[in-house]
Amino acid sequence: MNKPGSYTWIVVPTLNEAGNIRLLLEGIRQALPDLRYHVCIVDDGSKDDTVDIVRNFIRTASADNVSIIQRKKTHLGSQRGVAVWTGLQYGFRHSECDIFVEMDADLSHRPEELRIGIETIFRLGYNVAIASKYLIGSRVVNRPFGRRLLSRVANTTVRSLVSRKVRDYSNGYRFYDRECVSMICAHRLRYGSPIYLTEGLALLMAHRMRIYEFPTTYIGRGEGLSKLRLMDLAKAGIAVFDIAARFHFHSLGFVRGTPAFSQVQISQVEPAVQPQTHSK
Ligand SMILES: Nc1nc2c(ncn2[C@@H]2O[C@H](COP(=O)(O)OP(=O)(O)OP(=O)(O)O)[C@@H](O)[C@H]2O)c(=O)[nH]1
Ligand SMILES: [Mg+2]
Repeated sequence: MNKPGSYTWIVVPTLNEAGNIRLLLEGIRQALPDLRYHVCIVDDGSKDDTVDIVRNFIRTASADNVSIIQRKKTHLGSQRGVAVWTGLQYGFRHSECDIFVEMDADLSHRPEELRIGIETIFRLGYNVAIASKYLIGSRVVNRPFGRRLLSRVANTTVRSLVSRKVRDYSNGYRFYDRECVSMICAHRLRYGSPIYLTEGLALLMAHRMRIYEFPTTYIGRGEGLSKLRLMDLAKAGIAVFDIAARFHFHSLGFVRGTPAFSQVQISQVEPAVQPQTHSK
């Protein structure tokens, strides 16, 4: 499938994922031995060994296709959304990748499925592919009942308020083409917390991007602690009404401009990502 030009930028947000990150990097390498890709870790000041493990992996595994952006976290609660936005923006500016991926570091998103998402964009021509927990054939394992129920209720609410076209708004295992990323980077997004996933999708649906969902096996977090806080859920509960209103009433819609959180502080990027071209 490695058509000329296929080059994938994989953004992985991390906060204290020392128990998982090396396994993830190895898993990605095993899953894509024949594809051109770059993994961009976006770390928000992990207090454990996450950053050292990534640096070590880059050095010892000669992984010149892995880099780490270290940000200074400026808000309480999960900033997964801003972290992903930063990684997408960086990849958009510094590479000529044509496929962009976001996936979690906690091994909930299986690297074995990367190829399905990449093929969906590259071969089938969809703009967005979502690894969906809510299709026939999907599985959710090792996730407590309460967490599954919460996710179901949240998704049903978002579907009824925003659009029924998408089954899974909350799984951050997604694939975008370059047009989508350019759109995400060019709009004044409001949310940097995980509800960003809904806002980003609403923006893309408002621009009639073609979305495909494929069944996934979602594995509940093994190592490390969830970063999701009650505060994130409360904020999301309010944000979803705002997003739905902007989606349905175009006058309120999605305006171009820099997002509210665009002044993100990048304290370090290493190794410096060399702009790469398709012909390399
Ligand atoms: N850079 C960055 N990454 C974050 C932040 N909060 C969470 N993450 C990462 O985002 C991903 C998802 O976070 P989780 O804590 O697993 O959230 P979740 O998957 O919704 O919740 P669980 O069901 O507990 O796994 C993980 O890779 C985290 O390390 C943050 O503030 N900054
Ligand atoms: Mg998780």
